[in-house]
Amino acid sequence: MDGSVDFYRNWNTYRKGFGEPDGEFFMGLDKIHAMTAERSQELLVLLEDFEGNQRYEMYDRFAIGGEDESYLLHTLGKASGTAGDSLFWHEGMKFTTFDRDNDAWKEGNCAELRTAAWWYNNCHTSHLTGKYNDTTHGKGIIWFRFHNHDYSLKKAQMMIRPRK
Ligand SMILES: [Ca+2]
Repeated sequence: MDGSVDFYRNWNTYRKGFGEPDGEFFMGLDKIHAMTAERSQELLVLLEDFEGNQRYEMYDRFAIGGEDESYLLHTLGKASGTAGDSLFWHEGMKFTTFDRDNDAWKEGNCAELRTAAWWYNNCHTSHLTGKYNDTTHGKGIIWFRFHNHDYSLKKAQMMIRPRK
């Protein structure tokens, strides 16, 4: 939301979480896993660009594995919304950081190339941990079906809650 927190962090930091809940924040993969393992969750993604356009995408299931599965993105369920589904390509992927390469790119590490961390495939169609205001191809806060790989969003939020 403002670039105040560095999201180019290592595995342990993504595992534990970082930032402040009222500002730029990543809750931590262990906590997200615990919540999705305990109860069936749904996911809401809220996005805003620099022209003031707001979009959303809702996923009716969201669950990730534990550290023993490298926080594999198990399921997204059914997508609906105004932003377009840009997470589908990441379903079934493990989490990758610069010091833990679990992506589908054989020749290198997507986290290192894009200077963030994500459920990279080879490499991404969404990238909400990207660098604020960085419009270098593939490095920014990206949601491909809203804008492309050369646009970095102003604001991005991922929220989960138990399914009804
Ligand atoms: Ca790789």
